[in-house]
Amino acid sequence: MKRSSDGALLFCEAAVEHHSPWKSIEKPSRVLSAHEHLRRCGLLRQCTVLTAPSASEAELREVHSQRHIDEVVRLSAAVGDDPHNRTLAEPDGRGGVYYTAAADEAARRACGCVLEASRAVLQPGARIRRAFALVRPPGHHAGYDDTEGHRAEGFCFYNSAAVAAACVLRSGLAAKVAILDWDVHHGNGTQRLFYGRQDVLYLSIHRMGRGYYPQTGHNDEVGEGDGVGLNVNIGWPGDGLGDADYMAAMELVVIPVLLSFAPDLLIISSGFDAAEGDVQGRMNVTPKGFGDMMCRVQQHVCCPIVASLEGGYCEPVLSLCCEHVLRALLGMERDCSQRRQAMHKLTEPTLREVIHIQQAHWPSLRTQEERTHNYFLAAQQDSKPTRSSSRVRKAWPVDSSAASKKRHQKKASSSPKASSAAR
Ligand code: OKP
Ligand code: ZN
Repeated sequence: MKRSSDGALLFCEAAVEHHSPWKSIEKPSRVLSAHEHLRRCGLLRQCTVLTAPSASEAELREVHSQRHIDEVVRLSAAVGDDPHNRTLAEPDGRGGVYYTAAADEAARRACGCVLEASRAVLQPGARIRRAFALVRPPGHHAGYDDTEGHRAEGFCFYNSAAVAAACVLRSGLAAKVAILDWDVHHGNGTQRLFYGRQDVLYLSIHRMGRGYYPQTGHNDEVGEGDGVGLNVNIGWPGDGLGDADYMAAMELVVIPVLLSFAPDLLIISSGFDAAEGDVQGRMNVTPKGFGDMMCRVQQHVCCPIVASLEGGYCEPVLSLCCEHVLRALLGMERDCSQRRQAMHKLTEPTLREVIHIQQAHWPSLRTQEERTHNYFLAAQQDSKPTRSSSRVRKAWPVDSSAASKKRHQKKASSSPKASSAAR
């Protein structure tokens, strides 16, 4: 089933015409440099490389209001006519979402890639059941948006993962779709779009906290109506979490829930801004850590998988993350065992809270309480030895025995300042 010769589909859409005249972290070179890296390390040759047509207006309308689409079209054209009007181009202020003459078309092309990838892996008798869509601009902050004024935000115009999910559901290629979003920002658009829907499960692992964009993604946002229980947020209330923490979230929450839901398609909104070195995320996930998560998911979930790029702004790291995730999708990375690392002090309380909230909806979380207990117990024992590598120290710089004792005395909930200071 998972022979590496089955390969993967790679869709690449750098949308070079869409770039800010004022410098932005969301730029064409993100995708161009990653693509060049994949070529250099020989991975492109192992993939079937495809491009896709732009998503049609009807396809966008599966998730976006006509008003929203018209607004993006109108603003793109307006900026085309007045390209140096910064107030027009950056309606959220400097450094936020920016419009260009090419914004609308660029975002339609990104949607087209994720949609085509999803159709390809779902097509009856498909030989290739995994795909990676290396696309920009990102999409997960874009919602239905039938409100007055501009609602594109966070560099996103149309929600590519959501368009793909909604279209394959509409056409009957899938009856249930899961979207796993490990971009460091909460996918407020995706959550909102499927919040009341029974046929889409949204899981997100993200940084959560006051002042942290986009301010949504609380662990108790579980869905509404028919969609109750089908929204799973894992919001980290601090900086500096790494491989061990993300893997714990996968093992203890994401994978059990995915197994219970049994989707026909898994779309991974694969932003890499939780990677070490990415100043947006201030997290410490390594490129191998992302590959390990991808590998672990594939060991459990047997449905087709489409991973598509969302954020990720430190280009050298972004390239490596793409490499590791693609290797995993190609079946070249079979060993996802990690050297045991100390977990962040926020990991256990966060995951316990999520499990507590979600176990009403997911019996599998209830029945594995003992497993959860043992998981943290083992991790605690493993982190006891005083010798720790520089990597562990970087991820958890307060790991001296004195600080450790303090940790046990008071269940701290403040963010670990020490880890951001270490960068
Ligand atoms: C999009 B994606 C600048 C803050 C910019 C916008 C972040 C958009 C992230 N100081 N905030 O989820 O990676
Ligand atoms: Zn992000």
